[in-house]
Amino acid sequence: MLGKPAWWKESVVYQVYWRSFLDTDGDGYGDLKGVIEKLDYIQSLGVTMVWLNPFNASPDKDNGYDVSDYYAVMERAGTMAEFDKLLAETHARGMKLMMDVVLNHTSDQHPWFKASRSSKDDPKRDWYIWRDPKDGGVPTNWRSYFNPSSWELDEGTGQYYMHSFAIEQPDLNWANPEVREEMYRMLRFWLDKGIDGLRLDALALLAKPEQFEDAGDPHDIRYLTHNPGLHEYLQEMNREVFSRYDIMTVGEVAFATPDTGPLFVGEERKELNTLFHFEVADEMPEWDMVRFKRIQRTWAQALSGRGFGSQFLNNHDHARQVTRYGNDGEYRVESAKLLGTLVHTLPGIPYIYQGEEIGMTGVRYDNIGEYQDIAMLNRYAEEVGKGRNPAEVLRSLQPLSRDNSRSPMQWNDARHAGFTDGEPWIKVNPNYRSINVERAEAEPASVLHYYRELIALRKKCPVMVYGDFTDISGDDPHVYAYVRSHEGVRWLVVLNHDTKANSFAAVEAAGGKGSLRLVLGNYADAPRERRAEGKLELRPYEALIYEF
Ligand code: TEU
Repeated sequence: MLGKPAWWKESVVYQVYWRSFLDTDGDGYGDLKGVIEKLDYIQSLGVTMVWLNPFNASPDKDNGYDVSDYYAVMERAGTMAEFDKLLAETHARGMKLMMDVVLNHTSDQHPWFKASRSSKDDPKRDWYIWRDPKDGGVPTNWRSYFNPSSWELDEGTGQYYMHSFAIEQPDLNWANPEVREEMYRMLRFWLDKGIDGLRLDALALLAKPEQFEDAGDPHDIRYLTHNPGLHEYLQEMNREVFSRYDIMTVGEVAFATPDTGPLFVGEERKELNTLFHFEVADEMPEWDMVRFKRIQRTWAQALSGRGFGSQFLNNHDHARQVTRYGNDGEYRVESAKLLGTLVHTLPGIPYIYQGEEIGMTGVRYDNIGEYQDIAMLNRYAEEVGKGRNPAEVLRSLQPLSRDNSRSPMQWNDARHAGFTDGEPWIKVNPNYRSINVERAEAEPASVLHYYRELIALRKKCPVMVYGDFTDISGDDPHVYAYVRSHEGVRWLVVLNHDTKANSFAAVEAAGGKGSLRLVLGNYADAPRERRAEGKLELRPYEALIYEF
């Protein structure tokens, strides 16, 4: 059993990238009022928690992940009164609200940073990370996630400041207790308002390398993560903040592995409830079933009896799953349902990224001018600056651009998919006329209705949350089959991730006998019951959940 029961373990989280969700004032950006307007829709999915991407005051260089005032709401998103209403309306519908907090860095427009850069003697100088030039240049050869260097020279004081992401996102100095105290105060401000969860951004970077010296391979930016002191910060944050509230905490932990992951979420560690790791997103540019199974097996073993994981295949940073890992052509509906079944029946808390529930696909814009993601635009400039062919650079960056999943939510087949009456901040995917919520509601066999059934199952079937996990499909390159078992209930999940039909002796492998009772299948005519013998014949992208 995956640990003692807890409300947060039974969560199904719906991620709302509010700027692309619904625009109510015609400025082309989604807003908090738009989220309020769609809460009935979100509730109709059956999810238990809404994760809201950052909405704090920000110059918006990195879509809100560059905060200039932690105690204010970005004008583009709305007002504090509208946030308070969103929180109240979310609670009124029996759902919880998770806030996305950016602890590693602020905007360069934050007053703290303006003070810090004003003078070497400013009291806030040590709130950020400053170093003298080395040999007349950058202090180390470290790259940032979004730039060739993680250092930017401040002419005023002749020193460099560190930024693990964009130049406009200076890293806070977490070694400074004043910084930690202020961040804890900020967290309490929002938790005292009644939010129910925290998604902790870029958590693995809070502790900086002990030695500020050149990295052997500056492109392998793991040196920015998992440095000594990180767990002490998290244990202090838990003591000072998390432990005083009944909340769910999920850490975005880049480069976490099955060895390091339990150190963040082991219940005895008193750090986090759960974490996102990125072994799939970072190591699988396209689907690789054997690799995916290995990753799931090692994480399930690592966390078993120790901690609780999270399951996702896409979010605002990663391409839409049906395009990247499924089949967004002939088998879009079947593969979208299969991937949903996968995420919701593997161990861990499932996350749904807005639009995933209707099988929204990734988008490709024709020219670089239509892209907005600072990470992509910076990388494009860097590569073209080296003399590479611009068209070839664009082609190379398109598949994994973060904008792929940031195109506006597709509500209906009206202009701009019903997202805005204005001009959308980023182009709507042209397939919105056929892929939209209104159409999905009208189609009984839509991805949307299937997701509702999946989510409803979790509330009725503890085996999905607490069941043990046993992979019974070895290195089969297409079929994934596993058993979840809990208090005498056994589920057999069989997924054929292939455009071709395949068969699989799942029943023998599962040790089943007697009969298999269908719990859910993504083909309407899947037999409701069958003998537990022989091979299962699986259609393209067929997903089956049996009780046996
Ligand atoms: O992303 C952090 C980040 O870029 C890495 O953890 C990366 O996502 C991971 O290694 C998988 O590739 C967070 C936010 O999700 C992102 O939108 C922000 O741009 C970034 O932090 C900076 O705040």
